[in-house]
Parts: sequence; structure tokens; C-alpha cells
Amino acid sequence: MGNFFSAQVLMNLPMGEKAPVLTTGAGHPTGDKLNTLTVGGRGPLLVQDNVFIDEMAHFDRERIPERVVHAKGAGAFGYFEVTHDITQYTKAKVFDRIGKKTEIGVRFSTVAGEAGSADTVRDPRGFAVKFYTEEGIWDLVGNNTPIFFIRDAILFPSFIHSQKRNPQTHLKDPDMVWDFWSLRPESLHQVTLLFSDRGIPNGFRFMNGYGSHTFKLVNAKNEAVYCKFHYKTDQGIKNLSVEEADRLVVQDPDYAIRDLFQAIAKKDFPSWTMYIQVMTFQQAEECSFNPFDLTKVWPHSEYPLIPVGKLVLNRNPENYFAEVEQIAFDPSNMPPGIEPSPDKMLQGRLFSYPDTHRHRLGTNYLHLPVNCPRKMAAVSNYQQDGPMCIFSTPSNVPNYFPNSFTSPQHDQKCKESAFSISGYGDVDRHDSSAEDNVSQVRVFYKKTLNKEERQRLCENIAMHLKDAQIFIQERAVKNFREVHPGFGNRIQTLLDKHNQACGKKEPLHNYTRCSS
Ligand code: HDE
Repeated sequence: MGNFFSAQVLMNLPMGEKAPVLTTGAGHPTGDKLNTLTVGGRGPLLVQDNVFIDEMAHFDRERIPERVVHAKGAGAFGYFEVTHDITQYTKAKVFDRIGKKTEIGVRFSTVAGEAGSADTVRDPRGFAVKFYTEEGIWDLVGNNTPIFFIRDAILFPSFIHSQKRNPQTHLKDPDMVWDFWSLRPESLHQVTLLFSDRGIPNGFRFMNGYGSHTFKLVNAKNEAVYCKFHYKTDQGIKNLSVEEADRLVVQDPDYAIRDLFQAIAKKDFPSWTMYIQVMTFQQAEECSFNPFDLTKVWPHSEYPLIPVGKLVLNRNPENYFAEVEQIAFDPSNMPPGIEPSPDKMLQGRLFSYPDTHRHRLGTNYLHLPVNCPRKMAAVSNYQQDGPMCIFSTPSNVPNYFPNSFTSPQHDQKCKESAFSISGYGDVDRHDSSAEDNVSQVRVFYKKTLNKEERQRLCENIAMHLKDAQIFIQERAVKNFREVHPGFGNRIQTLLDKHNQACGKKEPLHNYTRCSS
């Protein structure tokens, strides 16, 4: 690639070494970068001032669309090292021997806020991992929670609309948030987790990560099992209290980015231990709940955690825009041996991520260095052209397939595993809303949380729900009572206090309530 001066080169210049000559984007050495070319000292600019035009035209185009969700984030790089043998489950070469190391890129993020928002707010955290494997890129694009608000991808755009800004007032609107959540009780599990202590992680180093979805692993004998990926922080879990988080929103809205960058700069490299859970196809058939339902976890008592390896982050980005703003994760990037399950949310994401990258970064986004497979997985196919095309088929190879000449050939060994869908039933828009939405939430509320954590959970919910209209509060409390009467009653008691104190609240919108 060209003789680009990356910060690396400049930073490594020995003291006293002559700095490079300043150039235009086209490489012309520049004589004067402090004054525009004018007629006399007071005269007008000349359009032939290429130094000015080159600089200003590029400046006008510096911003690309921010991510529609997960806009605020931090990135770092490092490696994944295999510590345990799981080749009985998967032929994926990233796992093929203990001690094997694979370069990784990770981006942490909040979900609902814009790129300039604070990163200490109550919000799930993105935990996206890019493995530059010898069989191409593997993107495991998860969150810091093993579940999600919804179980059908078609609801996602509306879900996100309800969490972001009101289209008229441009304000966050508790009515929108709680109207959507209370109308979709499958959100109860993730909402309860979100308002627990883990809803405000202390930065990105002290939280776990999850692939969240159910995936499929296929071994060398083409035998398949279902699996879930977990990465547990080796730094231990640490959360921010509501008070600390509120203070940081004002005093240090980039707290989490700073914490990660400074830790790595000080060589205090954060790491996570990767585990998988495994479920056979037989177990999936007999499972008491839908094992592909993203609002549910697989109980560790029934599907124990199996250790796999370590993720270590030991390099900060050289340039944030080039390596973090432009890194593009795509759940459909899976090497042979790792495949999607029928999880409706994962299926929806297989389309959406490459689609959004083509919009945000252009059709050749995989040519960008941070997204490009490494040399050992050199791309060889018949794709060509498109804006910002950096690689294309060599001139001595046809640009079509099949052909009669020496050219890239497919390899049957890399085919996806075949599976039968006979037991799946008819093609229909199957309504999943009535599936069990409460039993795993009840376990979390009654068994996982202790008394103090339950009290803080109810206070956190009431502090947010209090700003929604009464009829929405009532519907939400009814759902929490379904989980556990004490859960709903405790929230209602807290709401009564707030409602008495501040009386009826005027909605931030002028929607007319429907009769049903
Ligand atoms: Fe995302 N999500 N998502 N998401 N998501 C995006 O892709 C989407 C979901 C997650 O640091 C977008 O590049 C759909 C679950 C992370 O660059 C977009 C659905 C989980 C990131 C998108 C979901 C995630 C994204 C927007 C419902 C956890 C940031 C910008 C089916 C398992 C990755 C982008 C990064 C980003 C679509 C739900 C995690 C629009 C359609 C569930 C960590 O493509």
C-alpha cells in the first residue's frame, strides 16, 4: 500500500531526525500551509489554491454516518489463545491446537447513545470480537449480557426507535421506552438485568461478554452440536453505583474509553476467559424452552461451562477513526466449523450488519485494513470493482466462474453442514409473544439477586418508570407482578411515593391513546 505516514512512522522518528515534508493529499510537497493564495495582502482567494481546496474539501467530508446503534465505543487489539481442546466439537482452525494464538480486534460500546454521548449510562454494552483467523474473519458480535430484549428481529427497528429520541421533540421519552417494553413482555428478562447493578458496568474491563445467540459447531466428521459463547472477565465484575455514574456523565463522559486506553498504555492488559456451553440436537429437541430464544439463558447446571481459551487486549488503536470507527463486525462472518442456529435474531442480524456496513463504509468495506482478512487467509474470488476498490482479481485470472483456466476453485470440504428442517413445521409468521416470558426472570429475581440487590433493582426501575404516564406504569407493574408479586408490589410502592410527590405528568408527545 502507498508510503502512508502512519502515526507509527512519525512516533518512531528518532529525536532530532528531520520531520517529513508536509504534502497535499496527492503528495505534493507544500511550500506554505499557513496562508491562502490571494491577490495582494487584501485581495480575494484564487481558485487555483490547490493547497486550500485540497485541505478544505477533505475536511468537509470527514464525517461518515455514525452507527445507527452502538455509536459510542472504544476499540483495542490483541490475541486469542487456545487453552483447552474443543476439536471434538469444531473443525474451526482457530481452535485446532492448545497454545494457538490468533490476532483479534475488539470494540466495546453503549447501545442507545449517539457517538458523543456518555459511556457511563445504564445501557447494555456491546462486546464485539473480530478474530483474524487463517480461514478468514470470524466476528462474534455480542453484548455484556447473555440475553436480549426481543426474540424476533422484525421488532428491532421499532424497539430502537422507542429507546432513542422522540421524532418531534428530539428528547428521550420514558413513555416510548416503557410503552414498548410493557407491550412486549419478552423484554422482562433483559429489562430486569438492565436495571440491576450490572446495568452500569465500571468501564469495559470489568464486565463479561457473550456471543448471546445459539450457534452451531461442526467437527471434522461433520457432526454438529449447538453452543453458546461466554467470555468472563479476568479482572472481576465491577459496576458503578447510580451516584458515581451520574457524576461521571458530567465530569468524564468518556470514562470507559479512557480507562481502557490508559490501562493498555500502562501495559495493564485486560483479559477474558472464553467458555462454551454445548447442547446436542437431541437435547435441543427435548429442551423445555426454545433453545434458540435469545431472551433465555441455558442453565449452567444443565449445560456446564467448558473452558476454551483466553482473549488478551495488548494494543491500543494507532488511529481511532481508521481502526475503531471503521471496524465492521458481521455475525455472518463465520469460518468453517462455526455456523448459525435458527435463532430468529441471529438470522435477522446475518442480513443487517453487512447491509449497514455497505451503507456506512461503502461496498468495499472489507478492503479496509482493519476489516481485511490477514495474508494467511488471502481473499481470492471473482468480485471486482465498486467504489474505493483496492484489491481485484489479478489480470492472469478470469473474472468469472466456472472457467477453463487456473483460477480460485471451491472446496467441498468447506461446505456448510447439511441439516433437515422436516420437524420445523409450516412456513408462517409464527407469533412467539406468548412463550414463557417470566420463569427465568423469576429465577434471576429470587435466586441470583440478594435482598439489597433486589431493593436497588426496584428503585432503579421506579426512578425511570415514574416519568411514564400512569396507564403505562400500571401495565409495566402488572408484568413485573407476573414475574413475582413482591417484585411488582415493591415497584408500585416506590411509584406511589413519586406520583404523590410530583402529581400527574404531562406526556412529552401529543399521541392519542388507542381504545384497546
Ligand atoms: Fe446489533 N447492530 N442488531 N445487536 N450490534 C449493530 O451494525 C442489529 C443485537 C451489537 O462495535 C449495527 O455496525 C439487528 C443483539 C453490537 O461496531 C446494526 C438486531 C446483539 C454492535 C445492528 C440487533 C447486538 C451492533 C449498527 C436484531 C448482541 C456494535 C451498527 C436482530 C448479541 C458493533 C453496526 C460494533 C451493531 C443490527 C440486535 C450487538 C444496525 C437487526 C441481539 C455489539 O447492523
